[in-house]
Amino acid sequence: MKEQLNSIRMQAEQELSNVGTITELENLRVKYLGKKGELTTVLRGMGSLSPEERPVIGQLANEIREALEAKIDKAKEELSKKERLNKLEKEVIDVTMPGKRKMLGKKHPLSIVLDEIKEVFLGMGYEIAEGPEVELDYYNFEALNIPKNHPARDVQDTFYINENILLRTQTSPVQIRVMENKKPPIKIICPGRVYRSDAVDATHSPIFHQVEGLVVDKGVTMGDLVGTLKLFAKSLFGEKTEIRLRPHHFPFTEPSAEVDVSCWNCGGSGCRVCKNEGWIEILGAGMVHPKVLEVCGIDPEVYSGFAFGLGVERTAMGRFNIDDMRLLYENDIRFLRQF
Ligand code: 2NL
Repeated sequence: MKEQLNSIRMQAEQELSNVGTITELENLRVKYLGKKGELTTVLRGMGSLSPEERPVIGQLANEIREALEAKIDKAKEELSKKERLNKLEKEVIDVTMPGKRKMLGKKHPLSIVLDEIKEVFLGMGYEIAEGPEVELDYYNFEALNIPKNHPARDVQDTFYINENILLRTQTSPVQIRVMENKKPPIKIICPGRVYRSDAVDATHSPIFHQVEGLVVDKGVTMGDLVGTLKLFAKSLFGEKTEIRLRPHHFPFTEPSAEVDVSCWNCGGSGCRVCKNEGWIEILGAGMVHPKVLEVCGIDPEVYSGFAFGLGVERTAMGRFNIDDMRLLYENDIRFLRQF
């Protein structure tokens, strides 16, 4: 039995020296020291030994068990150290590598200006109305009192789908649709994309954005228009801003005016931004033409209204001192980052 124990010891030590992983090591532990392991099996046979031999063999078996356990524990420690090192080496993170930068988006300058405009008019109790970009000739021209021979109607200036259908050249057709469908009081702004057959250059684009406004009620006057635009100009360009109306002609308003604001750069004394004028034109406006009210089923003897329109691109270019409209559409991050 002594030889049996010693040979188990040798065999176990031999195998231990070949073990390469912790799993193999645990299998080895079970194989020799487990409940059904080889050492245990030998010790079970101790009953057949003489009383003199029993303590001797017992002691030897315990020595072997303890020695093996110690060796296995030590091997385990070394193996886990080795496995940890392997893992660290395989999953190495180079903290000196440049990180992946997440770019934070910004509002487009057109959206900044558009949101500011909306905010001012929403604050005055206006509602936002929207409508189709592909429009009937009737809503874009006819109902707005734009005569058949008017240059705006020319195929040179407007994108026609067919004789009666076109891409809207302003957002006024939305306002016509609202007047057709709703009794006054009406107080709306119509922001949106509009189309003109223009070649692209620093101040023109075939697609641009407009905001029009319309107020219709009993007793609406030119004074209301002036007060509204004054408040609008001060909100957008600063409290010191003044406005100036110059007589003009639009087919859909009478009287009509072009509206200037005092230069936001020099305050009116004259500078490069206002080309020494002291004033900068930002919108067109007027009292809604009685014919326009009439075709919408609103009695011009009872109701009156004012309307105005402005280009979002032009306003943004003024506000941010942008000298080329194309910059607004090119999505160059170096440009857009500045606002
Ligand atoms: C501009 C400025 C303007 C209007 C738009 C309008 C709309 C209706 C009735 C009357 Cl439904 N007018 N809109 C009025 C004045 C100016 O836009 O420079 N347009 C060429």
